[in-house]
Amino acid sequence: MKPYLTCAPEVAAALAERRPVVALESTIIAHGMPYPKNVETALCVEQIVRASGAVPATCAILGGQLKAGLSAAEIEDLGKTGPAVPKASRRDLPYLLSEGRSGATTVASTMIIAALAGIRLFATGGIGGVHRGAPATMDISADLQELAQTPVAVVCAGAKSILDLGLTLEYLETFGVPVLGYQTDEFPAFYTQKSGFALDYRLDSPEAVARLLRIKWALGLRGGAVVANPIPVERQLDPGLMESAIASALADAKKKRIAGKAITPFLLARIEQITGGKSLEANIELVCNNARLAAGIAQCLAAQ
Ligand code: PSU
Ligand code: MN
Repeated sequence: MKPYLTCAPEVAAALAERRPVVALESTIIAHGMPYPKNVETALCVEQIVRASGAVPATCAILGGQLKAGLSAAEIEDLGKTGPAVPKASRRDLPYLLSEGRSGATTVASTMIIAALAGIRLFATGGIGGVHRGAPATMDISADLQELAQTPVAVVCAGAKSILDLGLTLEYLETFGVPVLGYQTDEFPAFYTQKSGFALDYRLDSPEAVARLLRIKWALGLRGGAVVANPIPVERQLDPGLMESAIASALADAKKKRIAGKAITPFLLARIEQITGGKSLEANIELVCNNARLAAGIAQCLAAQ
């Protein structure tokens, strides 16, 4: 086994037998949703991955170890501790490991753990991206660079329009990251199916996505891919309502001078308050939807 990495027994067994595994992140648990909904959701998402024929590997850093696969008690603990657990992206890993600390992993650091473990599929809600105002603040999520260099495909519902979706897509293009619309011609905007940004490629089945990923990696093209899976139409929120909720959350963040890694969790919590919890319900739905698809793609990859 690799130093500093511990795979849960169930995950290790599946990987050894080349059975499908889906990685899941933990920032969404500790920083993205309130307790106890965060724990309920994390456990429910694991259940969905299992029911869809793959083994879930929720990732985190616990006591200075990279973990691929957590017990229900560890998930409960992370969710209960919440934002007191540091949000850990690529740059935070050396410190947390050398000091024997714990951390909730973002998309970037979950991809790193998944790649170390040999997991190729990862399901989450939304990826980080280029923030609105980034030309002045330079706030661009490390998730995007990770997608450019680490070979893990991330199934998400696009990105929230708290970000600049146009610049996020430009950045991904520059760094050679395929963005695949799953049964859609448009980049989804997390709470809503459409963003107004057209995608170049649409694939309509898990087999087609798996075939593309296999070829990308067989060519030796480094990095991952974004599989953009829109929230189910009956679950999407009203685009007008979301745009005004996001605008008002962004204005609050500016007034309070929130910046850096605190901004995404702050905006998520504000949007939840403003929408009276509707955004949280949609968030849970779309993560479940992504977990199902990721498990399907992982099965096809394992079978190919
Ligand atoms: N977007 C969401 N929900 C989230 C996140 C992003 O809709 O919970 C989290 C993910 O863990 C993502 C991270 O990797 O925020 C990005 O943070 P930053 O912009 O600080 O890199
Ligand atoms: Mn940032």
